[in-house]
Amino acid sequence: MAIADTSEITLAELQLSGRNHSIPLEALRHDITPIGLHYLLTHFDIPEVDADTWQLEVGGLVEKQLTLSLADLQARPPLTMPVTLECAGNGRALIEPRPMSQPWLQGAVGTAEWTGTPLAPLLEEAGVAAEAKEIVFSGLDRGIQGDSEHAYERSLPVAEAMRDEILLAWAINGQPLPPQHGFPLRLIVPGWYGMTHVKWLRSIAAVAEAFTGWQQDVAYHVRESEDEQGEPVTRIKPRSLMVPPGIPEFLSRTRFLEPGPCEVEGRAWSGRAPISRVEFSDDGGETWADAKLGEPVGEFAWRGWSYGWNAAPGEYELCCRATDEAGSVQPLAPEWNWDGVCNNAVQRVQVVVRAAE
Ligand SMILES: Nc1nc2c(c(=O)[nH]1)N[C@H]1C(S)=C(S)[C@@H](COP(=O)(O)O)O[C@H]1N2
Ligand SMILES: [Mo]
Repeated sequence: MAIADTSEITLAELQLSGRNHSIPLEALRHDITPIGLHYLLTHFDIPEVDADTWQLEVGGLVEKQLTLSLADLQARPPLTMPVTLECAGNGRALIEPRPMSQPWLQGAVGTAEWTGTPLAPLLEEAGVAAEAKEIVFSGLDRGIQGDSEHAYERSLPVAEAMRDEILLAWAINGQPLPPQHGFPLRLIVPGWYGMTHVKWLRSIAAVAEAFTGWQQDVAYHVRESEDEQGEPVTRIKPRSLMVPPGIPEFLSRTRFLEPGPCEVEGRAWSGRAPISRVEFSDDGGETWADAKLGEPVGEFAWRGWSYGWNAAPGEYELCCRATDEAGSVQPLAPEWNWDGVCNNAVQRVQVVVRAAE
């Protein structure tokens, strides 16, 4: 990763943002994000997979190595769960100077209903050895990043991998995974940032040492410089987003609306603790008022919120901010780090309320 030497988006970033799209903010209206509107992040190429010959290997430090077909996995007890996924790089393009990578604004999020089978019973069947420290999840996709050629791989501590809610998923919103979301099988780790949810799973292996693959050991750290190890990125920090009210101007996305009562709605989530509060501001974050919270869509999914705003003619900067039960609250300004990760600063939406005719 490098830092942009100009504030202008480069063609390399544009190329990435065409491949990896965010959720259109108006799609935050749906409890469950329709397939195709869910955000997407693929580091390398989407692999071509033949489901008939595809197999999952479960091995490493286990008593009994397992080889499973998709049919074998689908014969196991299924579980369906709504889970909010968010990319750790969400908000990166709003950090100055901007780290060079996928230039997300704030829409790298979505909530889908994932169906699969829990991972823990499978690991128990394989018999993870006592000396195993981590479980490594390997994808079929391969590429070069940071001068290192590697397959996309991530690990979890054994205790984390054994949590009940962790799934090997073959379906999204009741449909087989589409190629871009990890067909035929992906990992779902509710509460953790997106990079943990390995797509196109090929193998799962128990290992005795902390895994040092590039996407684990080098990428996804909060650090001040490239030379520093930093703190690994794990669970999602609280964030809220609003559906921008009114109608947009095509290029700037500035919103235009008529004066009067306006129900502003949005979503809030955290992977660390349940959301306890969402606030709304119409003056760029100078003053705040409590929004009304809706029911969470699930234990690991976002909850809706709304605020009855009385829109008087004028120009506004609308903001929202979430707090979770751990007491963590969204900051007003981004906190800079080298990778441009975990920027959960509040959203700002420019609005013009026209004078009544
Ligand atoms: N095999 C593989 N898994 C992957 C990735 C990848 O590039 N390859 N990207 C990760 C990242 S960074 C994110 S944010 C999520 C995105 O999941 P989605 O594209 O289904 O929304 O997948 C994760 N799993
Ligand atoms: Mo990501």
